[in-house]
Amino acid sequence: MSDGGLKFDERIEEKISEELKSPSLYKVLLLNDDYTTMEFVVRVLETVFQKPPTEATQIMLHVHKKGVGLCGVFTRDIAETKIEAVRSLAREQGFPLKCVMEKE
Ligand code: TYC
Repeated sequence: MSDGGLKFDERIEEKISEELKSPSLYKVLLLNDDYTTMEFVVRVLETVFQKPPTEATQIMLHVHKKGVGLCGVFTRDIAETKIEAVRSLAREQGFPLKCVMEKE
């Protein structure tokens, strides 16, 4: 039985609490490489992640020094859309910039 033997009322309760749950969140991370220009990474952080110029530069430098850095935390659909935007911009410019998501 697909409802695990629960009564009708219990199934309703289960459905309601399921719908009340807040959506899972995902970190979007930028990875360092040796070829993407610093200027391009800052532009991506400003345009795709709406970071102000100073913060965009700080994040870029953090990724450059540490290898990885946080761009933001989003629901799955928004994280996927932002990653696709980064990949498409990077591909257009011929940069190997990598952007990934990680469940919080
Ligand atoms: N390391 C790159 C350089 O020296 C700059 C860079 C920073 C690349 C952050 C990717 O996610 C990145 N040009």
